[in-house]
Amino acid sequence: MARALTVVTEERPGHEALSRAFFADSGRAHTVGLCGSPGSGKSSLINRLVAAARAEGRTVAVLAVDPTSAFTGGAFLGDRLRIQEHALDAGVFMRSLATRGMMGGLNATIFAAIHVLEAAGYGRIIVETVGTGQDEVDVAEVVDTVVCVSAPYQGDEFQAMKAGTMEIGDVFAVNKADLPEVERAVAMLKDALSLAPRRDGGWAPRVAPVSALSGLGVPGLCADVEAHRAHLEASGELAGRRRRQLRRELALVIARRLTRDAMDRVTDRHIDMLAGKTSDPVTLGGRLTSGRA
Ligand SMILES: Nc1nc2c(ncn2[C@@H]2O[C@H](COP(=O)(O)OP(=O)(O)OP(=O)(O)O)[C@@H](O)[C@H]2O)c(=O)[nH]1
Ligand SMILES: [Mg+2]
Repeated sequence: MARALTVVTEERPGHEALSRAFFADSGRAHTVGLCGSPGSGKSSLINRLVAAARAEGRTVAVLAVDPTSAFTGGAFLGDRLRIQEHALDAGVFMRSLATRGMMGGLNATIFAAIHVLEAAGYGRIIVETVGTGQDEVDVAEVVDTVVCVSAPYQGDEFQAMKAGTMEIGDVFAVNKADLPEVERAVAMLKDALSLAPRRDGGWAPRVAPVSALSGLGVPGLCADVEAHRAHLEASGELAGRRRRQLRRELALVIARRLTRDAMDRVTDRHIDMLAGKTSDPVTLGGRLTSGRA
């Protein structure tokens, strides 16, 4: 499974055949995305969510699509024991896609990676991403439940609004509740959310103060994620989200193929035309896409 993940995320030879094969198992897991500014505590919270899922006997896989994130090496919340505990647990799989495959953020290969983990039987898949809007694909189009993580002192509640996360968050975790200022941040977020229109069959986004450091509020956060999943099923919205994910996945595969195809179509003759100004990129591009050049 680990090798299959490498092949599909790095688009190595054979990745298309693998992706084809794994698609049969797609849609089995509940996928949860955690997004938020660097340092807001996404990795630390995921560590907590993993522990909670394991306590309930669930298997869980984590994909960190974050240039600055790493689950291996270095202290994790200063608690190496905890991560080693997960590292030895066959029910937990963690892969940081930081340095290979996905440099800038989420891209087309995230769907293939998720399908590999689904085929391996992980019932819960967590995706960590900064989610600044610079990603090729929005996390809300990839996962079933979006958790937006912010932290006081960072002006995060405002950044979150700017980056458009107010619209995509199903659950808002205001982390570092062991520090002061959290109540104010929670109140501001709730205010801002109360102005936003209700979405997805009436789900009202939850705002939960939480501390990955102390564990405060973690059970509540887990409950909110479960409640959202239950809501998706009860309201029929899950099918809608899955269709949105499939639409995006297909569009990304098409875009990839068109890009490759476009590169194949461009010949030296076309470059000569541009260099000699006998044509221009817009005209020539139009002709090439319609097969007339
Ligand atoms: N006081 C306090 N510090 C926390 C808490 N959660 C995380 N931190 C600290 O905040 C820093 C960033 O935590 P991470 O979990 O790495 O944050 P992240 O959002 O994954 O960061 P990137 O992956 O770099 O974007 C670390 O130094 C953590 O120890 C918390 O609940 N309280
Ligand atoms: Mg991280």
